[in-house]
Amino acid sequence: MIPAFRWFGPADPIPLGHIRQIPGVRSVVSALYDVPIGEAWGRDRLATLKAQIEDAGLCLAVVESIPVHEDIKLGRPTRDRLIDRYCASVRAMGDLRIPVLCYNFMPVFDWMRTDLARRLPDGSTALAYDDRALDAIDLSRGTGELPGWAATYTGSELQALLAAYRTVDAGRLWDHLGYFLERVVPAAAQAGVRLALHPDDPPWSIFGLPRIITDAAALERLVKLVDDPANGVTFCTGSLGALPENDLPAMIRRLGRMGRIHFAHCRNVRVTGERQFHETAHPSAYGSVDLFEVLRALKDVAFTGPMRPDHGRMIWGETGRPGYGLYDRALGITYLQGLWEAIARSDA
Ligand code: DNO
Repeated sequence: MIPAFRWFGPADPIPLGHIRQIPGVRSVVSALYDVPIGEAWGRDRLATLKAQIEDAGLCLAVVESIPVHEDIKLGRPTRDRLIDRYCASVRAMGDLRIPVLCYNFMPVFDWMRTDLARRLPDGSTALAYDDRALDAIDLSRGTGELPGWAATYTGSELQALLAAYRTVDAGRLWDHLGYFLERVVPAAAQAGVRLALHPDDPPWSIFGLPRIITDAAALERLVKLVDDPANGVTFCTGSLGALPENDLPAMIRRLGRMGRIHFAHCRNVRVTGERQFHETAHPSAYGSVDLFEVLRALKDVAFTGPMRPDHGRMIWGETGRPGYGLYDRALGITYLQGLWEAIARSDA
């Protein structure tokens, strides 16, 4: 396991120098945030990001994410050209020996919450989700109204996109994912890059849009779509853990033995009702995810990839990007390393 930490590039209020001071962390997860979706990432731009991270005494271990253009998910004719560009970005990663790419295949929206600052009993705040609150969100004014979303789409753009998805059900979305992977996996394998698909967060349909990467059956179907070691997953305990029926350690054992877990996002959530949860501090006692059992399963399958703490709470008066403050995530990765050390040493 390689402890890693997400950094949102030069615009991140958290400097690389602070990340360098977190015990055990030398690996950074980052991306080029200003390349428009659908354009190929230039090798030089990526080389500059990598050099900047290395100048701080760290290394760029994972790209999270290269977003997948909606036309690819919708299966539109323009997808071939867009997939070619995606492959070019993957090759740029390979040239620079950046080994893992985390990406997702969620229609229109990435992760979704209905409250970015739910107050917990200890006075900290955390991200929360409630399906009933989601129902109350009015999308007619675009994404500007959504918690955590900048105005990515205007009202009419969003309505057009949602209308286009009316003909794309889960079955067709799987077909489009297969089409994408049949082309991108060979390019990644050749470039020495491992693809790590992030599960849908939350792992169910929202706003009537299909979401398919939600459970054990889906993750296994995904890795078999193109049966190549380069076609793997990001095992995100917070996303998958929002569905109580997901047996996370069992899923890790199966996928891990297949050699398809290329990246781990470890965090905790407390499930408080049907399609309702809030995020918590990382330790097992605070939420519904047993991180001890999760890490033990990862240890059992000899997981050697990068692992990052995921969303943290806002604590000690910190302000910043929701879920991505420094303090609670630093506590999180320290806890995860403590669990890992204890498991490894007691095994030995
Ligand atoms: C949220 C993240 C996700 C993740 C993407 C990967 O904080 O875990 O936004 O980066 O889904 O493509």
